[in-house]
Order: sequence, then C-alpha cells, then structure tokens
Amino acid sequence: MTYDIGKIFEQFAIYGDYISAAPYGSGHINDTYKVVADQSGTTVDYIFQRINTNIFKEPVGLMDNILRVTTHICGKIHGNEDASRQSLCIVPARDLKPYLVDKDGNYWRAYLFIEKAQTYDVIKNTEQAFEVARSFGNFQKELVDIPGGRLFETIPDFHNTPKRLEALEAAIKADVKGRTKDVAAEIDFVMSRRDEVSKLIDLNAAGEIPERITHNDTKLNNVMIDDATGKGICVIDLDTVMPGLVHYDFGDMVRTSTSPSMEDEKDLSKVYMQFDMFEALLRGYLEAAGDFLTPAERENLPFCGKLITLEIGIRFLTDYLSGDVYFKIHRPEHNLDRCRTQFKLVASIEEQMPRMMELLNNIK
Ligand code: ADP
Ligand code: GN1
Ligand code: MG
Repeated sequence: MTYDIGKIFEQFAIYGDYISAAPYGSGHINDTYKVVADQSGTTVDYIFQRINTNIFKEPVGLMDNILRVTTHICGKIHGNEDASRQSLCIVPARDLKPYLVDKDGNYWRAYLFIEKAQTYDVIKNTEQAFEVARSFGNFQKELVDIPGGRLFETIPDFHNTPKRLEALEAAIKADVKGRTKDVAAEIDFVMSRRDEVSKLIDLNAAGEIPERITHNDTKLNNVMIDDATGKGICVIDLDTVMPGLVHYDFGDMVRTSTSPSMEDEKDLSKVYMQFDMFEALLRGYLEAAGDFLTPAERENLPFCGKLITLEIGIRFLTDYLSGDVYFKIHRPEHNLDRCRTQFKLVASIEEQMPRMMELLNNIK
C-alpha cells in the first residue's frame, strides 16, 4: 500500500514545505517514514507513522498514553543538556490533536526526528548492551510517579504467556494453512516447557511481584544510541507502554541484545546468548532500576529472558500457522525462521541459567 505522504504532511502543524518521504526502520507492525521538509532554506526531518489499527484497536487511547508519557518525561528532563533529544516529541495535527485521521480512516502521527543517533538491529558491544538496559531501566523509573491514573491497556493480555500458549494451541488445531505437520519439533519444544509459562503471571496474582508502568517492547532497536557518545539517548516506540511487569521488559532486552545474530537468522549455529552481553544488560538495568525493584522482582530477572524469548517464539509460530496475519513478513517462511531463532536462544539461555543466577547474587 502506498500513501500520499505529502497530503498527510499538510495536515500536521508543521511550518515548512514538504520535500520527500521514504520508508524507514525495520519494525514489524506500523508503517514508518522519514519525512524531509524545507523550513526557509533549512531541511528539517520528521518521523511519520501510520498506526496499525488491526493490532492497536483503540488508537485514540494509545495516543493519549503516549502524550501523557512524553509530557511526564519532558517535565523530568527539562533543563538537562540536550533535553530535546531525550524524549519523543509529538507534533500535533492542525486541529491540535496528537494524531491525524486521513480520508480513508488511517491514523497517523508525527514526531520530531532525533538527529545524530541511531538504532541497531544487532548488538555491537557490551557498552551498547549496558546503555540499552540503563535507558529502559531509567524509563521505568521516570514513569513510577506518572499522574492521572492507570494507563490505558493498548493491547490487553499483551504479555500473558499462558494466553499466548492457548492461542498457539488454537492455531495448531485450526491448522488453516496445513502447516502443523511441518512443525512437530517446534510444538514439542513449547509443550515440554508448558509448566513454566505462567510463573510470572502467578507471582503477580499472588501479590509477590507488583504491576508497574512498563514499555513492553524493549527491543534493542527501540533505543536511540547517540552517534557521538555511544550513550542511550532516547527510548522510542511507545505504543505498548502500559501497566505490566518489569520482567517482560528486562526479558526482551535479553532476547534482542545478547545474540550476535538477527532475529530471523537462518543459520542457527549463529544464535546463542553471549554471557558478557547478559552481564552488561544486568548491570545497566540494575544501575537504573536497582533501587526500586523488590527482592522477588530481582530474583526473577534471569528467568524472564528465557520466558519472553519462549513467548515471542510462540507468537511467531502461531502467526506462521495462522497464515502470517500479524507480523510483517518479507519471505514465505519468515515467521518460522524467527520462531526457530527464538527457540535456539531459549535453549542457550537455559544452559547458562546457573551462571546467570550466580552473577545476579554477586551484584550488590
Ligand atoms: P515500529 O513499531 O515499527 O518498530 P518504531 O517507532 O520503533 O516503529 O520506529 C521504527 C524505526 O524508526 C526505529 O527503530 C528508529 O530507527 C526510527 N525512529 C522512530 N522514531 C524516531 C525518531 N523520533 N527520530 C529518529 N528515528 C526514529
Ligand atoms: C513487534 O513493532 P515492533 O517490531 O517493535 C511486536 C513485539 C514483538 C516484536 C518481535 C505490538 O515489535 O511484541 O516482540 O515485534 N509488537 C507488537 O520482534 O506486537
Ligand atoms: Mg520499534
């Protein structure tokens, strides 16, 4: 689908003339564009995104969350050196709403472009891992005191792993594309771990770990890394910021920032958890979040990397069996390849679990 971004541009409160737009980034859900405008001879960049409303069914509630979160963070960082690059900043539409609905009913938003920083799809070094975890930990910390009541749940049960398993079981049974017969090994892999999927949800229900405001999509490529300093400068991709457990945030960092390979790598010998990356993540996260975590939260940090990697693998497998209706794919077995990397990583994390626990116990 192509969109007339020039027409969309005219309806945002931007002072300048539209020059160009190009697809941007490697996300699986929304459509992202880098938009270039001319303001009196100076070029200025923006990020435009079409929100995927098949997945985010209530875009108005979602944008209200993002406005609340960015306003709160901007209040905290006000006065910092370089504050304008340390939070996403929504550009309103001409009617001053934080989003625009086009003539076809598509929801669009615009952000100021964060210059001289990048996101990475594969981790480069331990400094980056430390910075990514410190940035997400700091983001959780900044939101501990957000006023205005509970944030809206943009996707209910987003990280409810037992429900994700139920969805897989339903997809196996429905077998709409006749693919179940080809994935017996992957199904066995999940089923032999089924007793573990409810561990965090159960601890929460028993009052042993609290609900907090979390990001819920803490992929490596959702932190902008400053080109000059290598520091994490801004947490982005705020669609799923909502009430959740800290573990799913720390876990997704382990999932996306410890393996030296892409999420869809076909050569599984290249997929494994690098212990030094895990250590850097743990130290970076605890530096930012260590003072608000409870002992029960802390104790489950090693386990959660395994759990969310299993959960996302379950989701890729479910989507493969369902005919690739959720995640964008770029080749026929893309979701199956993604599922296999997740399960390979789960096995690698399992092997290293005793050492991960030992490290945690040795960090003050
Ligand atoms: P998705 O939900 O599809 O992952 P993101 O919001 O993460 O979408 O955006 C996709 C990519 O676009 C990011 O990984 C990042 O590289 C880039 N990006 C997003 N927002 C900005 C921004 N405000 N400034 C600069 N780059 C951005
Ligand atoms: C999706 O939008 P993106 O690419 O940042 C997905 C995440 C998955 C991730 C797997 C709303 O994230 O939950 O972990 O793909 N987002 C949504 O790479 O489902
Ligand atoms: Mg993203």
